[in-house]
Amino acid sequence: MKVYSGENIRNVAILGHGGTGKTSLTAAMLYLAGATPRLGRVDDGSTVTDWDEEEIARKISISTGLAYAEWAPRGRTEKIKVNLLDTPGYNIFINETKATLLAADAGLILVDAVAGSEVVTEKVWDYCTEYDLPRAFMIHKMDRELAGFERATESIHQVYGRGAVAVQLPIGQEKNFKGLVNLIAMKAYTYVAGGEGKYTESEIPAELAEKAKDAHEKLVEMVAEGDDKLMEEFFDKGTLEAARLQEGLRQAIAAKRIFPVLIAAGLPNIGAENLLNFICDFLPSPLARGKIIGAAEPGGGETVERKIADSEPLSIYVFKTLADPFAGRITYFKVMSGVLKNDATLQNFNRNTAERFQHVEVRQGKTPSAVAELRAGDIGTVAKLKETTTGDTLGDKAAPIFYKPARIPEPSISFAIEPKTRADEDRLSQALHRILEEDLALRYVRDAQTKEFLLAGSGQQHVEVAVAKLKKRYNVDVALKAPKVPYRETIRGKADVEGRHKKQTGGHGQFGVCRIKVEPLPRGSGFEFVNDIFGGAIPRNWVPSVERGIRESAARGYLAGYPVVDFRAILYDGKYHDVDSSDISFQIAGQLAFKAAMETAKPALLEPIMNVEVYVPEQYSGDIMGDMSSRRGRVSGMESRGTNSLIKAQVPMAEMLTYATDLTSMTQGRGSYTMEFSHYDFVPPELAQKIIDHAKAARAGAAPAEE
Ligand SMILES: Nc1nc2c(ncn2[C@@H]2O[C@H](COP(=O)(O)OP(=O)(O)O)[C@@H](O)[C@H]2O)c(=O)[nH]1
Ligand SMILES: [Mg+2]
Repeated sequence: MKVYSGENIRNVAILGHGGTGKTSLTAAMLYLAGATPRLGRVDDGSTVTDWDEEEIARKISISTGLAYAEWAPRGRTEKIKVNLLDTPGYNIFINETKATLLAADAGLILVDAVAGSEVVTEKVWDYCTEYDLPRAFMIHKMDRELAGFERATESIHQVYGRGAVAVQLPIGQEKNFKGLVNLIAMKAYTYVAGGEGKYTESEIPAELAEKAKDAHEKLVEMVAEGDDKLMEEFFDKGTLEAARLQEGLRQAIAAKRIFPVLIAAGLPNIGAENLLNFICDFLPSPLARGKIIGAAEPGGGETVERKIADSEPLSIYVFKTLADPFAGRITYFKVMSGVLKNDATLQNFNRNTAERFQHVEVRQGKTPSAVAELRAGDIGTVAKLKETTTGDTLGDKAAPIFYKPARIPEPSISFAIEPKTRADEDRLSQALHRILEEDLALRYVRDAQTKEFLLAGSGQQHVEVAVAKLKKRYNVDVALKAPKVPYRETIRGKADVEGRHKKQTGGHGQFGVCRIKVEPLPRGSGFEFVNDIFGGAIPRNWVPSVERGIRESAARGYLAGYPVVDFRAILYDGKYHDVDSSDISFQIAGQLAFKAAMETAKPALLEPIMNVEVYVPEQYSGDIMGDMSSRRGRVSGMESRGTNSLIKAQVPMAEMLTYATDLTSMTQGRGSYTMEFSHYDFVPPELAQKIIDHAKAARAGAAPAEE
């Protein structure tokens, strides 16, 4: 594999709502660039970037696929390496998109030519804003029945503003979609039917001439607007010279002032060649940003600046990990600065270990090929690193830096999973560990009280995919039980109590007394322990025993078996005995003190509240808002999105467990939504009582009382 320099690299994330054709359009580009002998199709599982067996079976992208097109843009002989990140677009897999977007230097946002902007379209736009990425729009599937260029453009303008400017116009639409007019060069490109992706260039057809002229002027004006010199030329001559228009557009895109709008249809392979040329000519190379900001310490600390250049010390950021049952762990990274040579040894700054990069590779989906080195800005993979995980920074030991990983919200739904046999149970935790390593949005805990295995993710299908992987990759069979809401417990008041443990059995006795105060902490603080013992009322080595006793009891819960959080325990006094006191005596004293404290500190139940955004055709918006109220939700706003409405609300998770199917039936499948954890809030009293009673009954039924 050839080595590319940063200026000849483009890192483009293909983004958009699920089903807008990202994987198909990626396949079309790869086919044109000669990376595949045939045009890959989602429907027969033959695309490069949906290669995982779950993706092929479900016909959707679940994780980000990496591939590259080596492409010499029109009029040039030197090839550009276009690294393509084909991301998932369904809301439940969107955290993967967010995490992997950190490797991109530009986003191509696909918008369905029929549906226009959708809920995930806005989500990925927001991610691009968060990461400060230049972006372009692609009105895609122009060949679909009811495709409407004007309507889709209108919906883009309405949501993303007038910076979204057409750089292409369609020639025909729906089944007559044949090609496009390039509004920069003012030429027409008609694609030959049959999926080969070949076009013929010609003058703009007479019936489109007027429209193209208007659109061209609009583009020129937008480009000129941001630059005094260009504005002057535009006023003088009424237009811009071709080279200056191109340079102006390039700069306006890099400056995030213009978001060019393109068109294509990946399935019949129309427009992909223009797209590749556009990416090479107008989207920025990874070097364009000049420098990147990191931190001096893992969690933050002072900022460290690094130039994006080969001459700088090596640093790489890990944006994805894949757990391949055969090849082992595969690490996806971007070279942020310096040059990574094959067989180099790098320092993992986060874990303070050395890692050997024995086989540095680039990838077409699942197929790797060796490369001698990767330069600043390029993307690659390496197998068999020992400890590195997603979010880590590695590099030249002498020049440490930490790049900030993506912020992934807490899971939205949690299921109990039950191993089918004893053998399954034995293998479960190791297999799950691997799956969690590649999916940052999954969480796995063993419930301290019920001993159940809980697997939490972004939605039912997300957890189902994890369960399917367990079975297929690791032969671990588990049953998925009903979804569970991760309630929490907390206190609303203070308490000052004593925990006294005294037991005399034969020889040695047990003795330990502790006095603690408890008080509530703000939401999200967890548990805090303060040692306020003076004068050795409890010897120093047994203070941690008290803490452990409190911590373990808090994890088991008080009201209904959910972890007690957001409180502080202050240990301020106690008693001990020279012979009878021990670690265990003080643990038990801590447990007893915790129980006593909960009795008076006004314990209460907390429930997770979710941020929900729903996109529905206008006529359903009333129903959707009414339905939100019946779910104890608070609607915080409704905005118009062309013929759609965007409704924002905060709703308790407990009321959203079946929303995916409910929304489908309320809107005949035309609504979509995203949901993200927001915060914990108190459960209303009547409901809290039900949950507590239910937990009591379950405990009574499941485990007969001990002693
Ligand atoms: N009519 C039409 N269908 C398309 C086009 N591109 C993709 N599709 C179909 O749309 C569905 C979703 O495509 P896919 O590439 O998986 O979308 P993604 O979820 O955005 O990656 C598949 O059934 C494709 O065959 C297109 O340009 N025109
Ligand atoms: Mg896809």
